[in-house]
Amino acid sequence: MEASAAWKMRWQASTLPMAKTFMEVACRKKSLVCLAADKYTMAELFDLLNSVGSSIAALKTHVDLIDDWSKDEWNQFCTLAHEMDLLIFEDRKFADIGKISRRQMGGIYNIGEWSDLVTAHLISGPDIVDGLQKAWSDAGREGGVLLLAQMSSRGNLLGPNYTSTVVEAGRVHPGVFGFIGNGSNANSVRELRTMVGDGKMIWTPGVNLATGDGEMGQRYGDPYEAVMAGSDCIIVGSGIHGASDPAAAAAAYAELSWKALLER
Ligand code: S5P
Repeated sequence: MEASAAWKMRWQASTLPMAKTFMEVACRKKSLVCLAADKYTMAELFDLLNSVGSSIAALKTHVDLIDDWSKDEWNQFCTLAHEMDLLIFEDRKFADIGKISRRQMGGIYNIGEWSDLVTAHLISGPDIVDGLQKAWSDAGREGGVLLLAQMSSRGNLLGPNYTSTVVEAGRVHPGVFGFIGNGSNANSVRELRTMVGDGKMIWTPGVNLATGDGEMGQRYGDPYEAVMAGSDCIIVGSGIHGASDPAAAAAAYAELSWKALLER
């Protein structure tokens, strides 16, 4: 199916090449699933990606979780992700001033060299987005920033005023790919979509077919409802890697997310 037909207004209103790339990948894979690959060894990461890669559209990493990280193996892992037609999203949640965030894209992990997307908090002001964009252009690459507009964890401090301030600044910034919304609550996602309009993506963690409370304050809502409420990508971790059959679970999340997009 053509991306313009599946995504309708979102495709037409989007000005970012990276967002169009994601929408096209999602159409090729028939999946709006971003895997939260929260594993702690390289071997586990390779196993997980090999078993679920065909059902997902993006791969979310926490590069600093890995006990046996090495540059060579990480490069191989990123190559595998690209062969599987995936965007690579490092969920680093940058929050420092612009010039430091730019440098934090370098260092040992060199995030700017292999990430297509990263997360950032706007708490330090809008220059963080420019700093992160500078790092990608230093590396001769393009990337997009997902701003944390809401969070899924209980007791978080991203209240309605903070959310609207982030959206106001982010929706007009060309370096912003979109926003992280609270997938555990469909009403929150709906409100966020109203604020954001069609020009930017909303990606939602805190979704699981088993809704309710997760580990250490995580909350889960229904993934189908999240897409119907305006989420463009469901970020699923435990729902896939914690399942007894991760490949089957990933396929199930893919199918329901794609169905919801077409119905929406
Ligand atoms: O508000 C948030 C934002 C993010 S990016 N809540 C989240 O849970 N996340 C991330 O989504 C978190 O870092 C983790 O990698 C993933 C959720 O994993 P799950 O196992 O709970 O599905």
